[in-house]
Amino acid sequence: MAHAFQTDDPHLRSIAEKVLAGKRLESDDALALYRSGDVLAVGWLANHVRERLHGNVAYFNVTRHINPTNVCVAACRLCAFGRKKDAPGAYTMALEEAWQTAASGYSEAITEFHIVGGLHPDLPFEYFLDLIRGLKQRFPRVHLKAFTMVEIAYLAKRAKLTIRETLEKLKDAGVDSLPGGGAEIFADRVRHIICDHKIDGDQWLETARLAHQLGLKSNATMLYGHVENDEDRVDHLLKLRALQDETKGFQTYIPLAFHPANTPLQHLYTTTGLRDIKEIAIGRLVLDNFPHVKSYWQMVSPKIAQIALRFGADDIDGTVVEEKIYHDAGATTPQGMRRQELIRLIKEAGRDPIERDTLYRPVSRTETSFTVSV
Ligand code: V47
Repeated sequence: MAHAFQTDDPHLRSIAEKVLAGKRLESDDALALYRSGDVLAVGWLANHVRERLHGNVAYFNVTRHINPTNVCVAACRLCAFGRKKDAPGAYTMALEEAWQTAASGYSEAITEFHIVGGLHPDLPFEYFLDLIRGLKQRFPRVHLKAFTMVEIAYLAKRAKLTIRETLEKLKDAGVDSLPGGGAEIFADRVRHIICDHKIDGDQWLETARLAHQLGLKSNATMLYGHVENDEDRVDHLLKLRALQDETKGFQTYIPLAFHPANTPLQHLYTTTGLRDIKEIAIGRLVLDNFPHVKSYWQMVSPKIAQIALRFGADDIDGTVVEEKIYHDAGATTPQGMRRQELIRLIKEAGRDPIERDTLYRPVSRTETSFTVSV
């Protein structure tokens, strides 16, 4: 049985009262959580909310990442993945190659393709529509979670369409939902340092708003552990929460630990384990209207993701198969993980593993086929 809440930090007492009463935390509370040294007490509160929402269940999925191109005009300082068009290591998959990549990897039936890539200056919008149509035709039962808000805004600009028209066309082609990337930190001061050619925070939020209005669910991320401060993170979380109040379109919040290696910010330290755990816990406590909080094992390591399941997270993401964005930035985690290994991590955390599809419906399966409970 869980022990009662206890803390030496007087600032956490009023926060605990609100959390236990199911009341919303304000910006000052969020700052106090960041400034508290009592990580176990912050984690206790986040775990309380997590268990109120999800009981003992922890989710994972069988997903494959596909990055059709790493060519990118943006040159973000946070990124080690993007390349200029003619730079060594730049690649762009022909459509046939992207479809073949989708089919390669594990024999286990995949329920989701996660598709993101660089902002390519020459690929026409038709390439992306054909990519999606071809995937839907070849894998009709696989959910296509494709293109960050940043990619959507760039495709719209290149195709001379509005964001709404771009989203409508991608949805018609077969996009089922959107991943949460590109949000980074919304504050201009930080964005100017880490990703100054990307859309700004308001444009990211507006693109998410439009996607949600069209019935497309999305996720939301926050990149932490670089040049941002506590206030920037609180501002980011509160903006996400405000949009979620309006649209209810976000499914999952995913804090992403910055990997500095091979980026222009490689002089910065990597995040520490306690920092990763605290970020999960604070996300769970502040984002009271987000159904799910994911500790993405690729980002923080399987060991931290497992511990996060007792500090607010209810999801550790999935099999992934092939990962380029963090591995280019020095990640030492494996490229992918088998279902059985994800299940073992979850069980050893004392949680009940549930394989989910992208919309959090339970999946039952054999090695080569699956059924989604609707
Ligand atoms: O937006 C890029 C981040 C994101 C680095 O929605 C970096 O289910 C750390 O959003 N160090 C893309 N992070 C990944 C992403 C994601 C991943 C898994 C699941 C989902 C989901 C979304 O990766 C980018 C950026 O914030 N990123 N470079 C780096 N050097």
